[in-house]
Amino acid sequence: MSAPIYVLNGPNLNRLGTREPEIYGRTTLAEVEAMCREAAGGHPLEFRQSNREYEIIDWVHEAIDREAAGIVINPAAFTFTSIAILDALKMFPGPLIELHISNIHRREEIYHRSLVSRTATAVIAGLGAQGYPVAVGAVLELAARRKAA
Ligand code: DHK
Repeated sequence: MSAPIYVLNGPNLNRLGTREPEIYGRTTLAEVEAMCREAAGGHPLEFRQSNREYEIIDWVHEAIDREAAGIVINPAAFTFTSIAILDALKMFPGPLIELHISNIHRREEIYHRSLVSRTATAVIAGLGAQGYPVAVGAVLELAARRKAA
């Protein structure tokens, strides 16, 4: 069976759909998961969300141990605060896409300096929930290129 891709979501994203809809839209996290699975076209996909930093770190370690094909991560607020998550992601050898529903660079200054971007292969921000299937498609493409290399 092909190595899975991981789609990891950080704090407060379990409230998608009702959380600041003017910024994050009305799409729920369950709908986002369905969009990701459709974009993966049957490729194994682990879709997770947590408000706990250590749990996200454990999932990154799990992806490393399972030699996952790739990671898509929306670290949410941990993007700007967590050196621990950055350090975990640095150990992942495969393609890593950092995703934000909103365009963080158009928002308040506290959302401008991403720690995760220091190790991400690519960053997607501002496409709304649609950014997720785009990121899944891209990480599968990068994984296929890496496998062929
Ligand atoms: C989600 C959050 O929770 C914020 O802390 C980030 C990100 C932006 C998003 O756009 O998906 O700044």
